[in-house]
Amino acid sequence: MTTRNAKVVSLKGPQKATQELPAPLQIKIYDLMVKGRVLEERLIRMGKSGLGFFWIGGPGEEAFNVPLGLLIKKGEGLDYDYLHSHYRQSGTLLAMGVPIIDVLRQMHSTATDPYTGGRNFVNHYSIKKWNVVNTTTPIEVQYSVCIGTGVAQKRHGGEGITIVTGGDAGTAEGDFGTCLTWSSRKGNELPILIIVTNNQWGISTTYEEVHCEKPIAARGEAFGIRSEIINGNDPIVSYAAIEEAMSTVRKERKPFLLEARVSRLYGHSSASGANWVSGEVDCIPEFEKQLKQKGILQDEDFKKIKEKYEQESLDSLKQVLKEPKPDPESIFDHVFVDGKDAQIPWPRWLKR
Ligand SMILES: Cc1ncc(C[n+]2csc(CCOP(=O)(O)OP(=O)(O)O)c2C)c(N)n1
Repeated sequence: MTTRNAKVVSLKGPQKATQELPAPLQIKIYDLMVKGRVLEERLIRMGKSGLGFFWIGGPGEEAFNVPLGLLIKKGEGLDYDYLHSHYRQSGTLLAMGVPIIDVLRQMHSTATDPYTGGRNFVNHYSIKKWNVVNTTTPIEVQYSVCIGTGVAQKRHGGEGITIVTGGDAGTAEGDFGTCLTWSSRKGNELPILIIVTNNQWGISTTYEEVHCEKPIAARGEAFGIRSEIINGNDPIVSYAAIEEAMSTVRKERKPFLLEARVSRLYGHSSASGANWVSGEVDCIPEFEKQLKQKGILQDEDFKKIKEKYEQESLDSLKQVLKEPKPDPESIFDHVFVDGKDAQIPWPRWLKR
């Protein structure tokens, strides 16, 4: 068997940090990780107390998702990065600058939810000014959709790249294969950073039930895509690996497949109870151990940071509870551009 594009770099990526990050950056990463965790735990409590219909989110993925958000070249248009994310990406979005209150608005389905006007589940972002493409509830479609911005950025040139994220179980669906095929065509390779955050679970199916023996990242080999597996529970490892993968995609204008091994700390979603799961690695206390050992932060700092975000999330919730729900009259808003939605005849069953 002959191999085309045989230049594939080893899958084995960093599992332990070999390089240090400046202390202020480590503090910033820790701060955002805690912000993400406090936010998610607030959302879970909202779900359990009837203040939101459904919860799904990213507790356990902060060590990877926060560095990703900090490294994204944020802006609008082809010179900036496009993010096609899935529903566990709160750490990334917070690191990009999303305020806690807006996420609570989406959880409570208020008209003030800036991403979907109270129409979609929480953690489904859509931010035009930062190239954050709508998160979809059907899983994996983002791997097909991202080809569009990848092609546009290939034609445009420059340094902007497309970033797509999704879970491990979803890679069994056709969209993931589509992404590998379309991003790696010879002479037409696309500048896409293909990320899989592997928490070893579908909803209730285990990794072993869905996948063959080889790791997900190994699938990149068949397409000549440079691929790597990293310990996504370590923020220093994640930062360095994402930075390197991004810079490769920016310069070479070719795809890169990054598989990050992460945890799922509250199960799949509110549908599975959203209760704490023991036995998984929790990236926050793990990072705390590192920060203490290096003398960067101590127990009282951890406590203060947590309290700061507990207070912010509580104040935000109080505000959100005063805000209006979407007007039923607005149900067809944003369905078509240029207000064409106004011309849609209302179905008989929907009384105006
Ligand atoms: C196309 C489609 N099929 C099935 C589902 C139901 N579903 C929602 S999440 C999920 C599991 C996804 O697991 P994985 O891709 O590993 O991501 P994770 O939730 O673990 O991050 C499934 C099957 C869906 N939302 N969309």
